[in-house]
Amino acid sequence: MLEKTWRWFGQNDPVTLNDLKQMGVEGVVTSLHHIPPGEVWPVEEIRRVQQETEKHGLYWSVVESLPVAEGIKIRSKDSERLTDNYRQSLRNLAACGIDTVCYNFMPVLDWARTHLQYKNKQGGETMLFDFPTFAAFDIYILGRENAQADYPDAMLQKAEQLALKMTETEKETLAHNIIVVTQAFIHGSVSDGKDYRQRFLDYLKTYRDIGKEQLIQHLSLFLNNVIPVAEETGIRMCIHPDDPPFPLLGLPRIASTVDDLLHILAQNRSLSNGIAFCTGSLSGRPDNDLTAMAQQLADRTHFIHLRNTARLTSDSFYESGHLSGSVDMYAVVKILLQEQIRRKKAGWNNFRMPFRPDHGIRILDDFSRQSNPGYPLVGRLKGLAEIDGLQTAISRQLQDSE
Ligand code: DNO
Repeated sequence: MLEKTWRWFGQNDPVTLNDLKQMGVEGVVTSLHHIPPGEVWPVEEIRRVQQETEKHGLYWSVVESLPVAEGIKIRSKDSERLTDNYRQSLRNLAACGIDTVCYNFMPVLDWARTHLQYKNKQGGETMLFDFPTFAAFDIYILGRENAQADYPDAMLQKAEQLALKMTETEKETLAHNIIVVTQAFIHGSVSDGKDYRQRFLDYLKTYRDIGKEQLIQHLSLFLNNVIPVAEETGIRMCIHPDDPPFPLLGLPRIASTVDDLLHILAQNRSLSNGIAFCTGSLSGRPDNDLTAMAQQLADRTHFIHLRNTARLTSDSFYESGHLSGSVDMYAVVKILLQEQIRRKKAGWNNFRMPFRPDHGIRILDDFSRQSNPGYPLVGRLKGLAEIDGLQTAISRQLQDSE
């Protein structure tokens, strides 16, 4: 069975470790959120959090994320020191027995949504990515130089109309959500403050001369520095795909399709160079066939995010819960369970395959609780229960047909 995990944001998370235990969670997914990207994670700090989870009968299953500093992605003068620090953090994690590390290589923004409170038909609140709204933000609110050139005419027209209708407050909310609110609780590159838009624009400029090929080269250099340490210490590195899986703000994207991900895996053939298979992120583009992708990537998938999306229009998608949406969750979960059986038969000692219900729809008591965007308690718990039911049935079928 896939291991049931849950993203926990540490002491300030309104969902406590006690709650996790009651919900039947087995492993905790967390990060040292207070340490800025690029700094070494000291053993004592890792142990402190680890012991906290153990006090509640849980354990620290996956690091999400050990963030890759921007300096590594753009190969700044500092990138060697930053990479050395990353390697040291991996050694320290391994010394504490933690073996699964998620990261991403998305420039500047970790993920992007335009609407954080989109009401679905049942009255729940979910998140939406609407490309014309994003274009309006880019062109009319942020005012990025030559932004127009990145959008087709039809989208430009829609963006203009949207921008004309938006009030100043709506514009401010949109910019603040994209740049700060959705990023800050993870490891945002721009913190809040008066000039946050300008600082964001300055960050975007650091990628002015970095195209797709160049960014892949930077990732490849990073992997070849880091994977040997991961391999030697038994750590499985898992790259999280781009969310959404297409270029934004003129920035290069390199982990959006099956070809991208296979290319990344080919940069270093070690099993330690793996994938965090995120069905929600990858389903944000209609030409990604998630069932086929699960099949092609299963043997290097070490961490799994399960959730679903559905299209609202041809230019937008929303988070549609866990089972229903464009992803055939039955097929994906079955492939992953079959992969686990394969690993057991092949004699792998570590056939643990942690998944977490990624994001959730705000429902019921979620409306009277504080939560980070995408991380309400009840909506996620529903997802956890649904996927666990699904995997229980599939794995029973697989056993019966053995
Ligand atoms: C958002 C998440 C991302 C993801 C990181 C992994 O909710 O999907 O923040 O955890 O990109 O590095």
